[in-house]
Amino acid sequence: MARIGREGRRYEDVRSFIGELYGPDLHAKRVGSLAGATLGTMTAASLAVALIGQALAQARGLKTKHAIKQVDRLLSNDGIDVWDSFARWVPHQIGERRDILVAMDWTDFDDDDQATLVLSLVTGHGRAAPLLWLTVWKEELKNQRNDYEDACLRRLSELVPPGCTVHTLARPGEDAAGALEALAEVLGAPGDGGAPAPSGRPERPAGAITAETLAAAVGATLPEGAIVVDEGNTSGLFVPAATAGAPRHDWLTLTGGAIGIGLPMATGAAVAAPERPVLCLQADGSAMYTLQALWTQAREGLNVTTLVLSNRSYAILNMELHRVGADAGGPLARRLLDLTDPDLDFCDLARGMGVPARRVENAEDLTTGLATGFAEAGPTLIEVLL
Ligand SMILES: Cc1ncc(C[n+]2csc(CCOP(=O)(O)OP(=O)(O)O)c2C)c(N)n1
Ligand SMILES: [Mg+2]
Repeated sequence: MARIGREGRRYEDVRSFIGELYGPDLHAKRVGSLAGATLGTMTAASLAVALIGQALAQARGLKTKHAIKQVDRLLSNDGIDVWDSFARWVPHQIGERRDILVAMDWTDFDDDDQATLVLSLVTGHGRAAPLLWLTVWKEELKNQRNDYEDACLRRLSELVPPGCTVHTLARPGEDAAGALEALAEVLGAPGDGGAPAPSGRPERPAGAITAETLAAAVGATLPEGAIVVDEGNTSGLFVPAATAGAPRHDWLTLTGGAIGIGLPMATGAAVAAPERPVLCLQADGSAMYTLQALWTQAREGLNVTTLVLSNRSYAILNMELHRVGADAGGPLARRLLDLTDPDLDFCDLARGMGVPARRVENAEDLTTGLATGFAEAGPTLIEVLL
């Protein structure tokens, strides 16, 4: 019952959003069925009619057959015209903005013989929010691509609020590559990607292990052709600068915001390039997401040196709390972000999966440990406490 209650409120939220968006243009019943399909799509995370219907049934406590029929009817309902709906949607998306950048992009759906053109609003965060879109059969595309693009651009120009400027980098048929070059020139971004950093390594560090000395240890030892997988998070901040002048190597970072990629990505890199040493800079919290990759490294004898940066904390989240002024929380709140009680012992964990491991307490041992890890075949793990 609690579930239905919560989902019921969600349905009401979606319904009132759509009601406000369309105003009197759309009959209340249609608003209701659009809200149902929207909730179903959000819950199902799928675009298959049957799955949307099933999810809607689950979210609202309806009979599955009935909910699927409701979604199916909506899709064949002529009364809801997407092209007309843009008249409401585009101004809503643009909101108060008076200076917008619009991206135009085709996506092919080969399995369905369809292609979709989407005009998106590029937001300040670099995200693309759909403004208007058009799906066509691919066979109709051949000589009409420009016509479809023109139609969408015309529709957009009708709907952009008065006083709002649309910035266009290049229109269809224009020289997009030339436009990018001109943009690079205005920004002072050289076409050759900039001068490489002068070669040079930091001195082998000595003394306590800190974010700076651990960066120097990596910079002093990183071999030519290494692949660095960087999920060092806050403790790895100084490593890129300390390795800028190291011999040529590759650098793989998080592909988005989701953590837990480090160990599996290092495993994949070592499988793909068995002759090259792989260094995995691995923060402790993220390591726990996908630790079992170590077992694969042991089983396959992969050349991965994992450096676990153990600050026993989800440190970056503490920083985020501080930034929003919410760091005055009590002990229970703080406990959510610390990784102690019990402490994790990454050496025991690694050995338990067949990967030799050692904890180092000073920068000299760290530097030697890294050099040995790079030189020897098979995986190894070094844990440092920060
Ligand atoms: C899959 C996933 N789950 C949760 C989060 C939220 N999150 C962002 S950073 C972080 C903690 C990172 O801790 P750690 O890897 O130890 O790095 P540190 O901040 O301590 O340097 C979490 C849980 C996320 N980004 N991705
Ligand atoms: Mg941490």
